[in-house]
Amino acid sequence: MNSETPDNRRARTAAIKHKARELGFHKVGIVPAVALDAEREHLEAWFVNGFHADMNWMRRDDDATKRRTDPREIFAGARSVIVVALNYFTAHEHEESPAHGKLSRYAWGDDYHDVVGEKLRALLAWMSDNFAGAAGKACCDIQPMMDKAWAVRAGLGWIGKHSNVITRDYGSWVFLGELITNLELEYDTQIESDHCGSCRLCIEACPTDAIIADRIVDARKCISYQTIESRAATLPDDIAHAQNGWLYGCDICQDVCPWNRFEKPTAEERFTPRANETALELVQVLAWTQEEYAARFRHSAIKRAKLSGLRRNAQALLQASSETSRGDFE
Ligand code: B12
Ligand code: SF4
Ligand code: SF4
Repeated sequence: MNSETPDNRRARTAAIKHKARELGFHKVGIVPAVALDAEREHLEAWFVNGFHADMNWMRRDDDATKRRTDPREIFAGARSVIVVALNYFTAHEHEESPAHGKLSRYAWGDDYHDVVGEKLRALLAWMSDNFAGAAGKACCDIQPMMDKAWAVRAGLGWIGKHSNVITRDYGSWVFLGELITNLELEYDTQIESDHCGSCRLCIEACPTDAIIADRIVDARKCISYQTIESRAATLPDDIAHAQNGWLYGCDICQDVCPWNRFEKPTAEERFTPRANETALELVQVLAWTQEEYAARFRHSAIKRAKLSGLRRNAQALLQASSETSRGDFE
């Protein structure tokens, strides 16, 4: 590395970005691997307010906020963070019927942790083959990184009022990931400005008022948290009464977002709905054995909810629809 010149670094950076796009990533930006100090304060406040609900895996130890905001805590020798976005939009609709429970779009195809992770690891392998001493760590969701904050720093998009990252070219239907590396690279400095303006459609559409302020979601009130992450035996009443047909996750705040008019079908075939399903038949969810469930959702993000969680959500939807139809006759 002694013979390093700006030209070498520029060429290496361009080659890495080219390879990332060749592997299928739709957006890529590169920033220095420094601590996220301002974002750390937001994260700390979010924890102090209890907005993380029972997601105690997010703050396992006292140093959790430091660890989640400093890439050098995750990969010693970190110099740069290569940040990527992968479009997952496919042109399918939901089955809207009281007998079915809707799946959120992010879980229609194969598990994004696997898809994004595999592409990042392929990029890392290519870097190791092409640049002496190159090493790194692939991160997508599971690793303690603030994916959205990195995407903003790298200029991929801005954080909408619903708190998801929106890109100008694909809307918010993108998964985010990072490759932390020991390579010095040329950095992106252009940040995407906030294009929400005076719009408040997501805040107004959220049926449970979970977006408690611009860019802040209280997970306790969020249908996505309650139907995926919560391990409680029953859904809270206010969630069950506002579930709007969602069996797993919730897309309401993104479906109403005007920036998602820029959505375009992804070329990644693994995001095509498995078995062409965007909703599941509720009675079938209640009937599955553990073995049937495990076989059906192998390599799917849906396994996160566990069979007990899906059954709980299905029961709540069936209960709500029986109350509605009883109400029709009263
Ligand atoms: C925990 C988590 C959740 C929780 C909490 C969501 C949340 N808004 O934080 C729950 C279970 C509710 C959830 C739901 C969903 N999730 Co989620 N989730 C995560 C996870 C693991 C961590 C997010 C986190 O750190 N939250 C803590 C808060 C404090 O962090 P933050 O939102 O980034 O905070 C920033 C801003 O909100 C803002 N901010 C926050 N507080 C304050 C305060 C002030 C004063 C200011 C000015 C700003 C500000 O600045 C912060 C710093 O950048 C990430 C993966 C990862 N490792 O990052 C995925 C991730 C955010 N989820 C993702 C997805 C797809 C979803 C769902 C769409 C799934 C679904 N369809 O059901 C929903 C969306 C719900 C929503 N409206 O947010 C994607 C989002 C992709 C994108 N385009 O942004 C991610 C990035 C996974 C990935 N790698 O692709 N998720
Ligand atoms: S995912 Fe659903 S419940 Fe959560 S903030 Fe968005 S609209 Fe509200
Ligand atoms: S719906 Fe409006 S306010 Fe909400 S994220 Fe989209 S543009 Fe921003």
